[in-house]
Amino acid sequence: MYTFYYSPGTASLVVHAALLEIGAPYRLERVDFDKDQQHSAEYLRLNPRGQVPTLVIDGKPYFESAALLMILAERHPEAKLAPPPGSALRPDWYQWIVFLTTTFGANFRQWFYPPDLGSHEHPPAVRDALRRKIEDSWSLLDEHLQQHGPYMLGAEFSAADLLATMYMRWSRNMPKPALEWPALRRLADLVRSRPSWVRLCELEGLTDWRG
Ligand SMILES: N[C@@H](CCC(=O)N[C@@H](CS)C(=O)NCC(=O)O)C(=O)O
Repeated sequence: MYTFYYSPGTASLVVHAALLEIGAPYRLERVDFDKDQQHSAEYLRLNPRGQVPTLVIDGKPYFESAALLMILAERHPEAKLAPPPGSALRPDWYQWIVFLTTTFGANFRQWFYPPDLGSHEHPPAVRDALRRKIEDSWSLLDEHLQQHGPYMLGAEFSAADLLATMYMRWSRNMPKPALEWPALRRLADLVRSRPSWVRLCELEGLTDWRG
């Protein structure tokens, strides 16, 4: 039994979706950001960064959403969250998981958390630079999907698609949301129609961007 610490719609979303894809039992623990529970002494013992997600596996807490996807994919090969180790597409899967988390994960963190860069609100130049970085990454991804889609790895769904779709959701209020790129929209529609995503929205109470 896993224990999963989350906050609706945040970086925990992709791990929650993966848990639902797997179908393994897990206990949900909501971390209330309004009460700043992520910075409580009790939570910081689980996750010293004061962030979600945290997944407790066999009594030991782990953090970082992309790492949690890798761990879950390895522990539950039958869920096919990743191509099998040693297969031709396994390196592609690592590449895209790391690309997604180091581009979108890092850039969105700065986009949504100006205090990380030392200000209450981003100066226009910083905001514009972050927006351009995010849009450039969408263009790269869209081109990849146009040539090799519809999923990140081609014909087969994997956890990389869940990760890409979480970040697409985060762009929904940006000047140019990800769904304006055609191959990205096609991928988002495929993922949003999966039972795991539908259930995820119910469990986390997400009412918008449901496709
Ligand atoms: N790189 C981390 C980022 C986690 C992260 O930034 N989580 C945010 C929500 S999206 C959080 O917990 N924010 C609360 C805070 O920083 O106080 C991951 O992918 O797990």
